[in-house]
Amino acid sequence: MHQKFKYLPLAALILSSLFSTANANTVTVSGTILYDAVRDGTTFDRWNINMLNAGNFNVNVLAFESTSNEAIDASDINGDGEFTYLDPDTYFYKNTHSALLEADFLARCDDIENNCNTIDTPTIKLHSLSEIEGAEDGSIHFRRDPAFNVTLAAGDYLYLMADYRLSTSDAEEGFDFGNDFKIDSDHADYQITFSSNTMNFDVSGNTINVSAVPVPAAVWLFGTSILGLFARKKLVS
Ligand SMILES: [Ca+2]
Ligand SMILES: [Ca+2]
Ligand SMILES: [Ca+2]
Repeated sequence: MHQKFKYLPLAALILSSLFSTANANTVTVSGTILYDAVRDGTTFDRWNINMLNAGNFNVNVLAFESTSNEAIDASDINGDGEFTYLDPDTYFYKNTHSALLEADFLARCDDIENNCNTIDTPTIKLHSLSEIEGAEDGSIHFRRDPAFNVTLAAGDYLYLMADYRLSTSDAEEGFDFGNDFKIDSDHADYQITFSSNTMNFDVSGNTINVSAVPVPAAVWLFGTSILGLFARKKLVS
């Protein structure tokens, strides 16, 4: 074996063990948005995201159960025996634990790379994931379901799940007035998967406590010694 490749199998082993750690830090939650004919509009859901530590994670939404805007192309992707058509429109707000105000709006992500602006502030960094990454949870429409990477400072946030589209004034009102689903229905289901290499998710009702996973000292020591080995090889060659 060429000297350069001698330590590759070992490096691959370390990497795969790190990835299996990453897979453990995944949670999936689900919910249903309702159409209310009397009030003429749709509900939206509030998920409390409490960052016990600052950190970074992916959000991947699965909802729209057709490859087109027509029911003829429907597919039961959440396996519940029916087709529903939520076009998710999602928002981050600061959670002040009082009435939701437009002033506390932080970011919006409607679709993959569409109505999902890259944000880079000390409080929140957000960028869309690719279509391929967004489809890892089973999403089938090229555009409807958002998927993104987000970094949040420690603190309490709200993640709103609505049907396209929720205005900031309707968010303040607590109801999405004048809205209905793209394909008529009295309800539509969604699923959200949170995943991270470095953060842990603890779900209780509609609250998700997000905390940093302590990196085992042993992994660091092992990794450092391997890096040292590579460095020495480089010096020798
Ligand atoms: Ca379904
Ligand atoms: Ca998705
Ligand atoms: Ca959408």
